[in-house]
Amino acid sequence: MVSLITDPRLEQLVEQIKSVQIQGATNIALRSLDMVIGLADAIDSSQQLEVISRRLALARNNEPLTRNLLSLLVENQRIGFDRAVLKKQAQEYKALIKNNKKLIADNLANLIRDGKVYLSHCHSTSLTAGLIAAKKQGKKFKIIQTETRPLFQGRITAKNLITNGIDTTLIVDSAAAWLISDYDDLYNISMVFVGADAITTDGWLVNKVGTFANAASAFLASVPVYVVASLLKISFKPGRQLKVEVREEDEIWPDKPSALKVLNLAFDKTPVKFLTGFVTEVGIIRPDKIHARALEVYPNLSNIFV
Ligand code: RUB
Repeated sequence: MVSLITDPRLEQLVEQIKSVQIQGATNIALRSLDMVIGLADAIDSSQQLEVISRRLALARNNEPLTRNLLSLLVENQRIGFDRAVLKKQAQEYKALIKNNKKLIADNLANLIRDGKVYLSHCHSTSLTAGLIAAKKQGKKFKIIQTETRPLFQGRITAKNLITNGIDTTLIVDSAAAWLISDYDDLYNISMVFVGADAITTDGWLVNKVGTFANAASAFLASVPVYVVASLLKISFKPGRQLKVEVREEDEIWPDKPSALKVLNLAFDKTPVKFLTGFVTEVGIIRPDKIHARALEVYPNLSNIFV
């Protein structure tokens, strides 16, 4: 019988992730690794590590970055529990995430051109880092940013962009598909940028709800759609099999009429045909090559938390 670690810090973090106080795949993964490092001195066995990792990995539904990295930590400890190695590897994975983010940002910045307008959805730290990198290179461009109902993560992005001097305009989510289309005459959107929570084995994208509609509109108008994400977000299921997170009704309408049902989809799934490419740590990759490339770059990747 594995003795359980009931540490209030673990419970608090799981709650913060579930309630989206800590959000975005990268932030969730970094905080989860920090928690493993913080609890390492109280962990006595690989089984205990697995119990803790499972709590963190399953706090939200569609987070393969956290799942993949915690899986690697657990797998590495199965041959014999070694606390020092655990801490060192967790630190290395944090450094890997941060270094990847820098590489991704530089690759995205190279796509940005002077005088162009781009649409960005939700709050992706990788995407934001790329836009800031482009600005630091001296590029002059505009961002149309969705507000991202119901929790308004787009406002986090918008604040971050204006703090870095990027010309940013906020829109309601339902305006995005129209602005991307050929039919509006307000903006000529050159590209749509989104982050990723999960990339499926067949190259579909799981990301904040609204991504599908934006990508579909872009596809109709032949506007390129780039997913800004690390290959470490590869999930081990094809797109059609992956279930997206459904959240509490209250997030949408706290005092709704009691007979009314509310469907609060947190994410949606964008099929490969709407996507132009993935901006990753190893460059821009075509959606149909993403799985093979992920396994080439990270051959040991596994997800034991399915
Ligand atoms: C956030 C979201 C982000 C991805 C990528 O959704 O969809 O686009 O997580 O973020 P939520 P990053 O707010 O529900 O977590 O690039 O920072 O990993």
